[in-house]
Amino acid sequence: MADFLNYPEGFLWGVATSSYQIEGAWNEDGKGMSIWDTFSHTKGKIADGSTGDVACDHYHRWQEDIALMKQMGVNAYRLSVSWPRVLPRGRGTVNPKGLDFYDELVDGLLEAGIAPFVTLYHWDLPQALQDIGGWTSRDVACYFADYTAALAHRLGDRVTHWATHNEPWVAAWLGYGWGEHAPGIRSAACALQVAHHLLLSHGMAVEVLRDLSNPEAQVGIVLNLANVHPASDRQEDLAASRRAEGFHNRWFLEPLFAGSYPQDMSEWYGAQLPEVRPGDMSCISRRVDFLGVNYYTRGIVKSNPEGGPLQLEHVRVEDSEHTEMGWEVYPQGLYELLVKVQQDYNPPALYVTENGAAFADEVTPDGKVQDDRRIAYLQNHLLQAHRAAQEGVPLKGYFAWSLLDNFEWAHGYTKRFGLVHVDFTTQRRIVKDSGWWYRRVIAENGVELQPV
Ligand code: IFM
Repeated sequence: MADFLNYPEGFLWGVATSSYQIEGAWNEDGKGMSIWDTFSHTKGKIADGSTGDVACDHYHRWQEDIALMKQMGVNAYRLSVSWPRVLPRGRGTVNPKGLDFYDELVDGLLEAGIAPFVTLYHWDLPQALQDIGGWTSRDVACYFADYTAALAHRLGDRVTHWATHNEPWVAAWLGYGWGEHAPGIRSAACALQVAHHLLLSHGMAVEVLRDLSNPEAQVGIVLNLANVHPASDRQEDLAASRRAEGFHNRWFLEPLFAGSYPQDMSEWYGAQLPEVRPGDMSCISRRVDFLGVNYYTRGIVKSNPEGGPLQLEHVRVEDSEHTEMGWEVYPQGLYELLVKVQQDYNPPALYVTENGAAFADEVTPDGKVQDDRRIAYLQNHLLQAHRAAQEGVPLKGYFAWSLLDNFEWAHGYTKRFGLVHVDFTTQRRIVKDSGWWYRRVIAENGVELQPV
């Protein structure tokens, strides 16, 4: 008999996805354009020249996808809503068919015994709002609150968990700072203003959800937090590591949990600091019920005066295993991060809202996908998450990224993260070995001690 480390009763075992990455149906049933439609249709932006026009065709195949989740035994599904599907121009008139889609999806999940964990914004901003400045415009934060209200009115009686944003760091820096994501803008000052407006809109949405949603509903935000290690004990490397941590983590965690931006980073950013109006910080720091943490890898940094605005560089550990994304596999980092966040910010509850790995999976002639490396990755991370929970971290759930192979942003379809393999030509789904393995974990409510 295998030995299992068990998780607490009521633990959420889920899988996660996002609208643009899986839905497809980019111009159907009244949906408006998103910045990702525009960006992916722009030549040279996506590695394989692909778009999310069809993606996993989940918009038409959601019942099949719920059946897959049911087969795996998950009790929660983290999905995101496409804002332009619900409000084609971002504000104003609601698209009834867009709302109907999410309404039916939520009902379908509940019928299958799966709790919907809904993220309001996973990067697909309505293009019409980008045309008035996107997240650099403060007005967009107000429109986000209105969009939240439209969803809460319709779904608030059934949705138990709401996350306002997914990875605002990515939306701000990859989208507006470095131009690698939609809308493709390259300006540090813009990125910082965008980060502020994303946080502000989070606070506004929390208030809306508290007013309009089921009082039992849990409301929070999802951050991609970096587990940063200094390359050495040298003072310069320690300082570089603190800067990297300020850039990725503290710039978001401190306003959310302490109501201010970190002083050291404010000094570092200097003239690029965003406009902050009176009342903004108390809005941003409204009480949340949970913090969602997305974790994939660690970062090792060393000081380098030539190394870009943060004057640091990332060090690659050649001896470690790396995924197809080039990310080091470092499960202990999940434990370190959860414990640190708990010690420093004490959120009422924590979820691992994303964790997973891209590998070059292949379908065998007998129609299987033997993804042992993904199983090992997930198992070792789950052991580390359990260790953190044992030490008092209030961990309430874990979501594997991702249910399906999908559109991996600027990488297109070249990186496969799914527990379910998708043939993007036929849309045929195959549960990978990791999906069957996850079913066993969920059934045991625990993870096997022996590495697989
Ligand atoms: O696919 C993304 C997801 O959209 C956000 N978090 C990281 C994942 C893997 O890169």
